[in-house]
Amino acid sequence: TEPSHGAMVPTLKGYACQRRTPLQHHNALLTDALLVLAENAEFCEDEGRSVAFRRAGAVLKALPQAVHKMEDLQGVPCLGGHSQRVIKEILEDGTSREVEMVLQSEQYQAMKALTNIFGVGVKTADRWFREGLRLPSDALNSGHKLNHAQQAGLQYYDDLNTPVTKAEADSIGQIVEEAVQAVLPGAEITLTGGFRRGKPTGHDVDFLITHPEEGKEEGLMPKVVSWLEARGLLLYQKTNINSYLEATDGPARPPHNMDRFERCFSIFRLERPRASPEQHPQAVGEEQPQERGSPLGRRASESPGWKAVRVDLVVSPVSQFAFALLGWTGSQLFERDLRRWAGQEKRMSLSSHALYDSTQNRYLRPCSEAEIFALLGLEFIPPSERNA
Ligand code: DGT
Ligand code: MG
Repeated sequence: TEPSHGAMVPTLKGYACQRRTPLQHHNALLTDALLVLAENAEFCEDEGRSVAFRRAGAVLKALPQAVHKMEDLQGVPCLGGHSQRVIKEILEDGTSREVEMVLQSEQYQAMKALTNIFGVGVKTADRWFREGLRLPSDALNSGHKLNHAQQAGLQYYDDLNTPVTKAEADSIGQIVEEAVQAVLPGAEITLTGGFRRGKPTGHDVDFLITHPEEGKEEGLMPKVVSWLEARGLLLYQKTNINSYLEATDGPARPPHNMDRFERCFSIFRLERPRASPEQHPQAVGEEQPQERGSPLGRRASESPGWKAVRVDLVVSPVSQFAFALLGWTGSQLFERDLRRWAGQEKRMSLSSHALYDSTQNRYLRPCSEAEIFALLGLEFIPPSERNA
């Protein structure tokens, strides 16, 4: 007989890739709190704890209703003791003391501000914090040697920490489309990342580029970048070449987390739509020099006619397109659980390039996302329900 679960959720599965997770859900108070603890664990370089809190948050996003009492969570997987204590406290008192303490802590606040600089990861931020840095402006004034990414990250800090809208993503899409068609007619671009999952805003815009004829896509990225640079559309770019090689004896172990596609991390200079004179009399016809403004703390009134936007461009051979699309659509936890499912439940190895079956000792060759789910023995989950 079936075990008796809470009335609310008879069958939530343990892997995020087995569940439907819509964008809008009913437990934001709880998931926001767990996210703070996940971030804090990440800042302390405790990845295990961070993932545990993220998993707990993700499972709450898949619940069809708001949680009101602990009994509502009977039978719900992925909730460790620590997460349950936090949830219980919030359900009873409205807040969690631990979460409030983290939010107030100097370390969390500084790590948050410093890792919000493009080009600064947890390791760098942690070193800077221990050296006494607290704010992004401290990184400028401290005499630290900054790499090009970090310099750009500081210069455009405010813009890069303002969410990118779908309308802005679409404008960037038109520019990328024009650039790609100009240098390789017939190439195809696809919006991936959070926007493909239906998010209304994002921290960046992610595109996947391919060409229906295998091999035609080789060397495409430098040409696209040159086209964009010649038109003054890039404020920053760093291009990595494709380094993926399929080994006949299966993927390298342990599998690399970073993929090997030709990839460009960039910052676009996106023209703002012209405001009508009645709305912003001072904004029209005001040409701003590119190096204007102080690197930090530009006020809204100084807002120029353009915005700095983070854009990731990835080029995939068409033979790997389905994997790249699945791998770049996210969410990050959905991706992590797909790979974990493949390895632990199916003895397969999934990456953004390939699917290897360790039982048969061969690569499988699906041509679509749907075929990949099928080969993994999973029900197909559309992008809009991958918001774990
Ligand atoms: P956001 O923050 O609004 O941009 O949200 P997302 O979901 O677009 O997150 P993002 O842009 O960091 O990454 C998009 C997806 O692409 C993410 O879910 C996982 C994947 N991804 C990001 N970076 C890498 C990478 O270096 N290698 C691989 N294989 N996948 C990546
Ligand atoms: Mg993104």
